[in-house]
Amino acid sequence: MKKPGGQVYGKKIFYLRDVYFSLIEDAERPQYPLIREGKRGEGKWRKASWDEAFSYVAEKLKDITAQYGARSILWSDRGGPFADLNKAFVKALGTPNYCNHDATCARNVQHAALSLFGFGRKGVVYDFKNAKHVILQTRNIFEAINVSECVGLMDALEKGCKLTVIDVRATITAGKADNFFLIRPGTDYAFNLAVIHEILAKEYYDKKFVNKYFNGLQELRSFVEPYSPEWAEQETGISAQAIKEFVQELAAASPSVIWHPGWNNARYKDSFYVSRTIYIINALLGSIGAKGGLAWAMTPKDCGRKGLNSLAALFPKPEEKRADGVGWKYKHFDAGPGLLHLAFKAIEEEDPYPLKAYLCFRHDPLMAFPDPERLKQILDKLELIVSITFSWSETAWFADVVLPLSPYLERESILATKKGVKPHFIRRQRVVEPRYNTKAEWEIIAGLAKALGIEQLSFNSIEEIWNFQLEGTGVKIEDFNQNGMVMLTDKPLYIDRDNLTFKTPSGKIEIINPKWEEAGIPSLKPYESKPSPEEGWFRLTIGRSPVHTQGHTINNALLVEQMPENVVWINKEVADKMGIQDGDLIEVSGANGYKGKTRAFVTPFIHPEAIFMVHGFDSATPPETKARNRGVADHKLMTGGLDIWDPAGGAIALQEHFVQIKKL
Ligand SMILES: Nc1nc2c(c(=O)[nH]1)N[C@H]1C(S)=C(S)[C@@H](COP(=O)(O)OP(=O)(O)OC[C@H]3O[C@@H](n4cnc5c(=O)[nH]c(N)nc54)[C@H](O)[C@@H]3O)O[C@H]1N2
Ligand SMILES: Nc1nc2c(c(=O)[nH]1)N[C@H]1C(S)=C(S)[C@@H](COP(=O)(O)OP(=O)(O)OC[C@H]3O[C@@H](n4cnc5c(=O)[nH]c(N)nc54)[C@H](O)[C@@H]3O)O[C@H]1N2
Ligand SMILES: [Mo]
Repeated sequence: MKKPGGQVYGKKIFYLRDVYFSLIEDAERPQYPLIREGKRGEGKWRKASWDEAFSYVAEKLKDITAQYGARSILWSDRGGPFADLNKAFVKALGTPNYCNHDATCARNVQHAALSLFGFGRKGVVYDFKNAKHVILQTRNIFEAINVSECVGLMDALEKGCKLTVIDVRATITAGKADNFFLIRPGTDYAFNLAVIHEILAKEYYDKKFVNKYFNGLQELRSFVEPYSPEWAEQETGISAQAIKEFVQELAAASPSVIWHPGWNNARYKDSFYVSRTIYIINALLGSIGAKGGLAWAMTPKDCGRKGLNSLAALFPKPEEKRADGVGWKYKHFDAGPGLLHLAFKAIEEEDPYPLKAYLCFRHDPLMAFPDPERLKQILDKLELIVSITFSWSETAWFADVVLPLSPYLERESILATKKGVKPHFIRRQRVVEPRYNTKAEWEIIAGLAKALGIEQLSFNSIEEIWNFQLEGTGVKIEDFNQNGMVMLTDKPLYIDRDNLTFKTPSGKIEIINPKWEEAGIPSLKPYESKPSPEEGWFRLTIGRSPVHTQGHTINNALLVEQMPENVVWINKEVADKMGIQDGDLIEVSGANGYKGKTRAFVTPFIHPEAIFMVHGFDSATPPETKARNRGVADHKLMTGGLDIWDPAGGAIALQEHFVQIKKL
């Protein structure tokens, strides 16, 4: 198959040697701690020893805490399985302002799950291996990769599982689908409402499950009344007949159906409702808790085992209110990692209180949030910005202190738990010693903890941490030696679907959620039609490539050779009218001054209202010569985007932007 722009993924077999040279030996990554000497972003640095860098940060944090209180410290990271130590450190600092990247990723999905089930999106897992029909909507599973999801779905497809893909363009995943629906960008909520309408009208739902666990079926029924497949056809461009046939197929496969609720669903102002209706459809089909469906995420406790000891639990919860308003001003949102864009707003407005220090750990908000020029102005109000990172990034270049991390092969991490049908613990080990003067995450946190006098986190070896985590679990460090994992059960565990309890006030699935209603946000929101772009403009749609990881691998010699630029997908008929041919050089511009240059990928397989580009290009910092002048930066085209977010789901709406293109 021809890939966008004529690139062929995987044209070469890689050896560990190649990875070694492109990642470990790469001299264009930060090699030692750096302290800023010139203006922010000017690139004048002083080389520092680790001791010097740790005490510099510690002294600044102490001064800021003395003057403004510990609450004036903000932290953001990448979340994920290894975040426990970070959370512990932030609690030890005494600030409530722990954030992660999720406001531009899966927050809408998380809140959709919470609003229905009372538990978050990770309360269920996708049991792909046993599924009979998998539906991917805004989810490109074979290119935006999670390895175990990929493998699970491939196994299922081999066993005859059906695949339906709903996307604005034909992806590699769509190429493997039984049904592919090319949808008008941003109209997924309309599609889903029609599916619910049809399931209820034809009585296709799992009566036993729904009667037992739904609180609000009647409200749902009357709400979807007007949203027939015929109505949805006008909005989405997908024929009513096709929707009806598709729903029939779903009913036949239920309850072993997985309609994936989305991963990066930080796209539209109604994306929360897209994920919410997806969960409702899964529940109507009885797939919640089912084998081959959205199986219950079992924990070590369900295996009769003790879980890992939590580092974060060593410290009390800070009493202050969060600066982003989550938990008090916005009571319906999950306080855990908060909403970082609202913390940025708090920096800007010094409301509810001033924020003065920002520690960015494995996070590049100047690329991961829209409108970097505006965000720089906001961040420039801070007295301290620290970036903990293994590669250069826009944020690191703008920081006051860069604490360089060792790439994954050169470091070990804290132990983590994987919940699921087979819960297990995992361990990441160091393969080679650091090539440059960089450190592992735990070493950086322990170093800062020592400089700040936080004894509980002043670890001297990773074994000390691992032993603390494992105490009382019956598992020893050596047990990981064979394959890096310790399984806590031999057989897959499924919940008894006759005795489910949801963590909601009613113990049932809340179609109408009181928390959202009290916040003045409807649980079931009437559909609002999405405007089509004006003549000559396109909706900017974005996503991943299987080659790169976000934007931080563009300077990797191996990967940039595989995919040197992000071509812009454009519909063939539209391109013909504009005189643009496949491979032509084009300019992409937004509502501000930024203009990006790249080549067109002309294809009939994208909706004419959209253009699509892979995220992460045209953002090289001065040291990164291999990534220089490559492609277009989607985030720089998102003018005003820091203020465009979904009040129901909390996430930034990355795809509420329009752009123009011009042949060069
Ligand atoms: N190789 C690789 N894998 C990754 C990552 C990576 O950087 N590289 N990143 C990881 C991360 S952080 C995440 S969040 C996930 C993201 O995983 P996904 O969310 O699955 O990936 P994306 O490519 O962002 O988007 C999925 C699809 O949504 C489509 N789309 C855009 N607009 C619309 C719309 O309006 N309606 C519909 N139905 N579809 C639309 C896009 O065309 C795209 O094919 O991937 C993870 N896996
Ligand atoms: N315009 C636009 N914005 C987006 C997206 C988009 O598609 N378009 N996608 C959104 C999504 S889904 C996500 S998840 C975010 C991703 O946004 P980020 O989480 O910021 O992206 P990353 O590139 O994974 O990580 C940021 C930095 O962390 C460093 N890093 C990587 N791994 C490690 C590590 O293990 N430890 C440490 N300490 N540092 C590490 C990298 O070198 C990089 O500089 O962006 C979001 N924002
Ligand atoms: Mo993400």
